[in-house]
Amino acid sequence: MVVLSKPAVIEHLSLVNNTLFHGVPLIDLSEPDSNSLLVKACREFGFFKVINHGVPTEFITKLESLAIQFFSLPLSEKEKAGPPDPCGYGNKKIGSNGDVGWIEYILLTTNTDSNYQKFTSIFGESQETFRCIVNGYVSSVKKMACKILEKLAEGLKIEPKNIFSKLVMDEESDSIFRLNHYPPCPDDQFKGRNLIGFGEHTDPQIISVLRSNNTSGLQVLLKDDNWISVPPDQNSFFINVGDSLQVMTNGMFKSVRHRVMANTSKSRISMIYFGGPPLCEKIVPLPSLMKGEDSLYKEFTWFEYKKSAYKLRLAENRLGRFEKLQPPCVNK
Ligand code: GA4
Repeated sequence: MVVLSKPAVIEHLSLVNNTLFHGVPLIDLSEPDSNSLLVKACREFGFFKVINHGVPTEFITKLESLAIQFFSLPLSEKEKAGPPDPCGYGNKKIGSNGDVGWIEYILLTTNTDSNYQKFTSIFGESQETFRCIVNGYVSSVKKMACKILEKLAEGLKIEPKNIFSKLVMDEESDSIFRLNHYPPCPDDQFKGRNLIGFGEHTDPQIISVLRSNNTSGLQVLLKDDNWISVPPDQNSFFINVGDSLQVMTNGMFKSVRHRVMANTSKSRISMIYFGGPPLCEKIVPLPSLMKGEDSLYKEFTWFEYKKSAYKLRLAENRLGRFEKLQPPCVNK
């Protein structure tokens, strides 16, 4: 069982200029000024909520029902689709370096169908339906992620506007899809302490698109070092800047630390698309954003980064070993 020694949650409620919602920027993707608001949100938070996202409700509800159906199966059935290496069913163990959480999940890569073989004996004839529902949802969410990435390029006034989105759109894009189930955890099991569903971490990819049911649990770490609880909203999506986008913007956009706390009474279901670049892609700051500055990072490919990232524990600073040493500040 994973517990936090003391509750570290500070509720941070504010509503400023109609763009902050419970301390988190709220962006209407259909608004003409959304480009600059998106840039502001990525610089200041690395995290925001989007509405008018264009993903059909039907895709979301179908996938949620499918997830509920799968996670309701007996453990012995679900384990037939395990372990998640890198795709398949996982229970409590996260990654392969000793992290655990109050969670069960499915991991799938998005550019190959070989994933689904593991689920054949579980879904039987419904296997094709499973594949179609996941693919329908992922394509739609990927489209939205690309729209956001294009708006970001426009907001930053850099060209071409698909400079970020082309990486996620690439046939070779190394993107992942994750379905999470955080079962309710009875209070007497952890005696009022905070139980971790998914420990604190940043996402390694370019952009993450999260949708959850109406159960709370997600928290993000703000610049002032306070964790804020993000109120769930099943009709919206939450977007995270990933480590790769932080590097491509030479640290201008922030890859946000986040975590999920377990809930005492309700199941939380979340579905996350992690848009990543092709494995051979060099992850470097865009020259058009540098304006004479030096790169904060050493050069690396997504393959090199991923290889190193997957060897570390969840909470570790994965970008640390790729940061360039900054010359000491000399006060004259
Ligand atoms: C965090 C973001 C995604 O969920 C994920 C995670 C991955 C995993 O669950 O296998 C990792 C984690 C995530 C980063 C460090 C490594 C790898 C668990 C872990 C300890 C699928 C991803 O891409 O990186």
